[in-house]
Amino acid sequence: MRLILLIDMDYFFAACEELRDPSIKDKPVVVGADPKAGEGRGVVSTCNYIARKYGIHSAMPISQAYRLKKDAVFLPVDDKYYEETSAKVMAIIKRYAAKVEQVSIDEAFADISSNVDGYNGAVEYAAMIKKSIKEELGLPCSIGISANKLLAKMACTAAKPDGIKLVKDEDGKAFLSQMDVEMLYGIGEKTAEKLRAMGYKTVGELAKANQIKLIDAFGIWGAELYKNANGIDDSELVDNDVVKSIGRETTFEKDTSEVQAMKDAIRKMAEEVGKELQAKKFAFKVVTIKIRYSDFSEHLKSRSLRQHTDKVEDMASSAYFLIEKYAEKGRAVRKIGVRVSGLLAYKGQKKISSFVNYPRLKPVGFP
Ligand code: TTP
Ligand code: MG
Ligand code: MG
Repeated sequence: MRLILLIDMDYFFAACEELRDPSIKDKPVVVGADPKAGEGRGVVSTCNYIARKYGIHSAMPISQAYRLKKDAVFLPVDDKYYEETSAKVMAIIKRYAAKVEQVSIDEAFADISSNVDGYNGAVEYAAMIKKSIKEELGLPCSIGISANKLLAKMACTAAKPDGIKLVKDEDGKAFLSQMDVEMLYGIGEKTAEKLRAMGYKTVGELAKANQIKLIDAFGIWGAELYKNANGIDDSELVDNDVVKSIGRETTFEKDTSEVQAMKDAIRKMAEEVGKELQAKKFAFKVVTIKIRYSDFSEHLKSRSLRQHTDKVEDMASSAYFLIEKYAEKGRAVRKIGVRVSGLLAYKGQKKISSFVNYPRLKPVGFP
């Protein structure tokens, strides 16, 4: 049995703000666009739990938040500071687990199967991680524990705020059954609407669905949905701390859902990565893209080539392929990155082409 944790920081941006100015701690704190006395455009990034009592939440128009609580503390988004704090959180988590997959600025999966024995050990271990984050950084988090990523994530949501929750594998199905379909990890608003139209309102109803019908409606993903509704998730953690890799990231000036804009950014970065590769005399075999959406959730997708190469062209075309395949249509993207790994040093050889056999280069195995 695997033991997986999902650690998610509580009201992260607002908690970071409270950390550097404790005087706002007992007040409602809203981080996001400038409310401009109710005329402001843009949205709430997040708010602390005091502000949530007034009905304020992430993605709500800032003008509406202002109407709900005019005298709340409104603060702008300070990406850089949250990134730095996030890195500190991740460093602590990595001390406790060999395999960590960061999935957003404030959350990560940790596979602790080799660190502890059984669920009781996992609960104690989670408490230790939570305590370290609190003591070393002064920040609260919540932790979900289960035998797979899906249930760990759902358990964490149920644990919030400032809690730890264990959902045993065998209890997963019952744990999910009463929830609305849109509560299920990975189901967005549009999918939820489609599912409701098909007659599935709760996860329990979806768990009893006819699989063929789901595959008809959603393609191969339909089979995944069915499994997930039943609490099943075989997916492995994607370790984003690949030791030997070279990459670049770009934050868009304005969030964009234009595929062309993403490709242009990738092209530029691929050329820079290519230069670094050539300077260091490395060839690569794996191309990974990172997409960070405007809600700060992140997707990593990789493509493996049949052979090592150092060509910018191979990097860019693989990255384009991944973007076309995985970037969710119409969803605003904040940041994009490209990274190559599976590096091979070819020092002493003049060119990579004299080192590997080029023409047979072909991508294999899409995740
Ligand atoms: P979340 O973990 O979803 O939310 P949270 O940490 O603020 O609150 P909690 O986990 O306790 O429910 O998101 C992490 C950060 O990402 C959040 O602090 C701000 C940012 N964010 C946005 O900017 N816009 C959004 O719509 C969401 C959901 C998050
Ligand atoms: Mg959070
Ligand atoms: Mg989060």
